[in-house]
Amino acid sequence: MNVPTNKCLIVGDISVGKTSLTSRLITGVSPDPTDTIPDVHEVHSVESKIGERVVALLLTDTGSSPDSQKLYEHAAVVFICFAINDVTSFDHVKSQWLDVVRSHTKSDVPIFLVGCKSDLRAEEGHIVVENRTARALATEIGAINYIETSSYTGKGTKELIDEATQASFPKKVSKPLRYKCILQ
Ligand SMILES: Nc1nc2c(ncn2[C@@H]2O[C@H](COP(=O)(O)OP(=O)(O)OP(=O)(O)O)[C@@H](O)[C@H]2O)c(=O)[nH]1
Ligand SMILES: [Mg+2]
Repeated sequence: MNVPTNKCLIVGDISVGKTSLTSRLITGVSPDPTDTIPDVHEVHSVESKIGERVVALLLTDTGSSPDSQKLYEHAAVVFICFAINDVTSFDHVKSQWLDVVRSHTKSDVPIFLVGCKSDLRAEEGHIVVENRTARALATEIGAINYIETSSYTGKGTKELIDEATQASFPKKVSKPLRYKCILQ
């Protein structure tokens, strides 16, 4: 059976956790921090359901400077990632990544702002981007949502896949409209 599949592009600064997030979304388990994490444009598909309909997102991980137009082609949803303990990566969402994404994709492509490494909130000594600050940025840039994730604990990862799947697949109109609209 052919599963309808939409491309999901994952971008963000170097080392914010894009590959670890991709791995977590695919395998459902925490990536081993001692593993060599490949910096390649790997694609993997993750299935989920919208009602009874099985659909999939083709997760497209990127390196820290994905400038090839080809990479962005057919993206149906984009995750712009930053690490919550890396303020510079947060600043770059607006000053760099938003322009890159907007200039390479269709203007109505849904964007999710993704805060990676949320487990570090619990650790002292980390300068962290506050949740409300990130939410404000998500609203400002017209993102569908701000979702905080941890590849280590799994926090937010199911929510992210579910919402991204919903956002990237147009709703099916199950019944034809019964009434005509009469303008007076
Ligand atoms: N605490 C914590 N560390 C993480 C998490 N995700 C990734 N890391 C660590 O952050 C570092 C970078 O992770 P990657 O997944 O390689 O980040 P990346 O964005 O793919 O990096 P580049 O491809 O080089 O741009 C690694 O040391 C990971 O172990 C997380 O959820 N929590
Ligand atoms: Mg990577």
